[in-house]
Amino acid sequence: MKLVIAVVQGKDVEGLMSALRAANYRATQINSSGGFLRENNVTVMTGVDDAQVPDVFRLIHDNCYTRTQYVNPLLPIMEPGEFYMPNPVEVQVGGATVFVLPVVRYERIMPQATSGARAGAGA
Ligand code: 2BA
Repeated sequence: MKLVIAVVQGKDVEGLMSALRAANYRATQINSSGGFLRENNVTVMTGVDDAQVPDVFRLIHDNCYTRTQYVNPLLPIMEPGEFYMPNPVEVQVGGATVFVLPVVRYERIMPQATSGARAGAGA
């Protein structure tokens, strides 16, 4: 089994999550932000069989798009009286940054609640 972790842009997450759901993959999304742009993005985690990894990559590929963004570079240290007009720098973001990790153990722990626990009793 593998854990596929994909950092995607917020604009793409609904499409990707719908596609994963439609293909019967379980997935979790976590709000995150990039260290460089400091903008919100979304990290999607999905645990799948090894043989399903290429299909998950296909869904990511089909639903996540590259976009151009502009960043203002940090101001240089200036002498008094100097003037600096920053030119925004163009960066290409996405479609997605994807990591594939081996899963040592996967378990869904689903004990049945006792009738007391269901009613919130016990205190
Ligand atoms: P950010 O760190 O906000 O980076 C956004 C985009 O800025 C990057 O797009 C890349 O085009 C550019 N960029 C990032 N670091 C740079 C640098 N040191 N110099 C010049 N340009 C730089 P992507 O490569 O598509 O990455 C999108 C987001 O994926 C990143 O947002 C970050 O949240 C995540 N990511 C990318 N590589 C990662 C890695 N090796 N480990 C963890 N997260 C990563």
